[in-house]
Amino acid sequence: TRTPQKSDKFTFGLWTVGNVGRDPFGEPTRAALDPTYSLQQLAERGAYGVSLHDNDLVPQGASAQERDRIVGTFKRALADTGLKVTMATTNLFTDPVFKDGAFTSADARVRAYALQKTMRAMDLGAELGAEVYVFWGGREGAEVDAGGKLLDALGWFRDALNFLAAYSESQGYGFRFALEPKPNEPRGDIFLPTVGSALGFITTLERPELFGLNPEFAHETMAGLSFPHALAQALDAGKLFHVDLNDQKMSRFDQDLRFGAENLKAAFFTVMLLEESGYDGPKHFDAHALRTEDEAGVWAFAEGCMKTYLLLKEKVERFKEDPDIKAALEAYRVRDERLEALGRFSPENAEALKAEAFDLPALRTRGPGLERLDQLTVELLLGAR
Ligand code: GLT
Ligand code: MN
Ligand code: MN
Ligand code: MN
Repeated sequence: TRTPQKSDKFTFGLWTVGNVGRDPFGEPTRAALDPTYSLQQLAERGAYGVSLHDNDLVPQGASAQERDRIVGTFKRALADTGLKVTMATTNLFTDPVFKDGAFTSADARVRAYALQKTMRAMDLGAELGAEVYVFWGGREGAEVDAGGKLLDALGWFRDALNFLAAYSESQGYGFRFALEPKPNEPRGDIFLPTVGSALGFITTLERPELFGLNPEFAHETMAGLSFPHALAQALDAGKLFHVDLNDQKMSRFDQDLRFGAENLKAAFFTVMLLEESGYDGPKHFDAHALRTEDEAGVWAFAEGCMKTYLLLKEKVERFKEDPDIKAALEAYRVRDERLEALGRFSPENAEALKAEAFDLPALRTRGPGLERLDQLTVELLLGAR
């Protein structure tokens, strides 16, 4: 495989390579990385850019002067490395103030503070040139429903998103907003748990055209759902504004594994969808090195995400060229132009379709050849074709 290039548009969250290996049972296993250092390391490896939360760059509670100094240094590092900031977001989960939600807190003071923090983070994102703004509602959820806020919470969430979209437009930021669903963790139940839920919610917003999805491979997998299917639905709706690539075992804690580490076939079909759909946003890795690793493991993780993507992209090309796979695909899809034409509604077509005599015994007994097609796919992925 070739090495990653800027034109591949691979991006990483500052928090991903910067992950220090903390988990609910144990302290950090690695030192924090300076964001400028991460930029240099990622640029050397062919990445296109980074994404960030406000507090990945500017520590919580920094003075205005300190903020400007940090942002100035970071902007110089962006210019030196040629990396872009492609996506920005708000940390609305670390500070204990958000323990029972940010935009959906039952406390109006917390909701107002969440708006303030997000507007400031949007100012930062716009200053750094980000075009997509992500909302991952990690703390927007509940462990108990006794508070009785289920319907209120959705209304508060909607009010906040409407407010922030209006703020972005009033400032001329031009952000496209991407909602990132997750079923659980850190909350017992997170609101808008899946891609389908978020797509439904967007239609209730004041400016639905400004909102799309940032689906994450691991999050749909945690819900026991298929990531390629979720991705396809976001694409079909014209709502794939961004994507979080990683991996995950089903029914586990949030693992954020290296892309392709676990579900290779689903990763293959993910790459196929991204490459063939005309999606041209960043291929964003939201994962981190295993807690066992030192800094060398961090860069092995980052290189691995990009290399696996590129290898799978080569496999997608081979899949399309392989004569046996081509033949199997052609046999799978049965065309019938007369019947397909009848599927376009007119009163005459409806009558004709009602009168049609189908050879049901033949349709029932036909084998579509999916066993062989899937085996051919496995052989291709194993390098045997
Ligand atoms: C957090 C979460 C991710 C989200 C990020 C955006 S931060 O690490 O696990 O899935 O994409 O806030
Ligand atoms: Mn994510
Ligand atoms: Mn995750
Ligand atoms: Mn995550």
